[in-house]
Amino acid sequence: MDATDQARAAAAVDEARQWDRLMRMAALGAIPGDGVNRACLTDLDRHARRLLIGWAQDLGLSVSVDRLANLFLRHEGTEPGLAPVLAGSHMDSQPNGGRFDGIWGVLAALEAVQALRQAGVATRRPIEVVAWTNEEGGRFAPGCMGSMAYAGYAPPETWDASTDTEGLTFGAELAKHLALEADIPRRPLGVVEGEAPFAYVEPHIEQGPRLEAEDLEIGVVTGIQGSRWFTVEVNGKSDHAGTAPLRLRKDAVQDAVRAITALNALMHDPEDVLRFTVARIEVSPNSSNSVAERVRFSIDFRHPDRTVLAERGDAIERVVQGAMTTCTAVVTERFNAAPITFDRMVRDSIEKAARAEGLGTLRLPSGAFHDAQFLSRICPSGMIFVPSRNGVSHHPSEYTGPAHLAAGARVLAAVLADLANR
Ligand code: HGY
Ligand code: MN
Ligand code: MN
Repeated sequence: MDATDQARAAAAVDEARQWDRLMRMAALGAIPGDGVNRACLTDLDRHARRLLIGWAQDLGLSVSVDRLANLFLRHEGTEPGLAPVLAGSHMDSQPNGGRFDGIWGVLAALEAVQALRQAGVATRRPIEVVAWTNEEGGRFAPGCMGSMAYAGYAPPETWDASTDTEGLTFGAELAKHLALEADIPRRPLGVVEGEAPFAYVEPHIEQGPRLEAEDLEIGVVTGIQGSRWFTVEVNGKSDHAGTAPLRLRKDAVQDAVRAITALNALMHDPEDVLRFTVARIEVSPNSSNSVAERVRFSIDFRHPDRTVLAERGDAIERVVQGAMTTCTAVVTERFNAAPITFDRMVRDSIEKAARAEGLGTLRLPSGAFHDAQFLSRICPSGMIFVPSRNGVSHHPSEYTGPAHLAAGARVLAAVLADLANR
């Protein structure tokens, strides 16, 4: 692969075309403040997938889905039998999300493949644009179900019983979704039923402040910190708020507050490296004059050091039980993604491509988890970050401008021209 082919592929990236596609996707699930709410396996998600499939078919890419509804758009190489290079991200958003998280990575991969084809840059290996199912975990916890199943990290049926706020299960919604996409050819599920890719590259917004603060265009991601998710269910007894004496109550809210306070102490970190979040709390019967009989709350705990993740994460059960005074508690771990370091080959290809484009680069770890965390278990993987305005994400004000997004797609096009010819 000579550098001119990489430069030709990059030069064929079209900033306006990519931005237009992004804004058309942002209209699917638009919420006030320029945000997006497009949960996985919904009609909105299916509408967005059909829009993407239409663009891919116009390019002559072949379309397929696996049994987790991961969506693949394939560009053939000159040696079709070779393991493909995958590039992409996710299309589902947070409920109060932005226009760029996930979906830009999928559209950047489409843009990079289109640029390669228009520049007439041949690749030995096939390239597959991928959209992973349920990366966010907003509707069905945990996140990354599609990529975890693809990478053989957990059996696909692990999450069938996960339910959304309407009581619908992931398994039922997935079956319904696959039936509605029955016209799309099926393919084996990743390494579970097929082959591992040669490499995986995920473009993504940084979702942090560093690139903007240092006025640099491309983040060369070195790795991803570890994440552990838990659900805590506190069970007490409902009672009349006006008559039940406090000394006789089994108040699930009061014991849940004690548990969260005790967990804050467990998770205290003067260096502010550790991330501990309780952001979903469900109370039943959720009536102001009936004592709460049940509280269910989420725990999202993250750290770059696997020893801290193990020690503090394994202490959660003991701390929650120790905080119970009148109620009982059940702690369930939902997600456990170890910290990972990305492969040098992909990282260096990204860095070299960015510098060849005259872009400023910064090596940095990711605080957010991504599908690349699981792909890195089965093939050399890496990520390309572009700046986030004010470092904001998972909020409607999330923003990255068209020029930065086009720079990211140019780097991806050059990296794909490189990796798909190795
Ligand atoms: O939560 C995360 O880190 C990712 O943005 N879903
Ligand atoms: Mn994301
Ligand atoms: Mn996200």
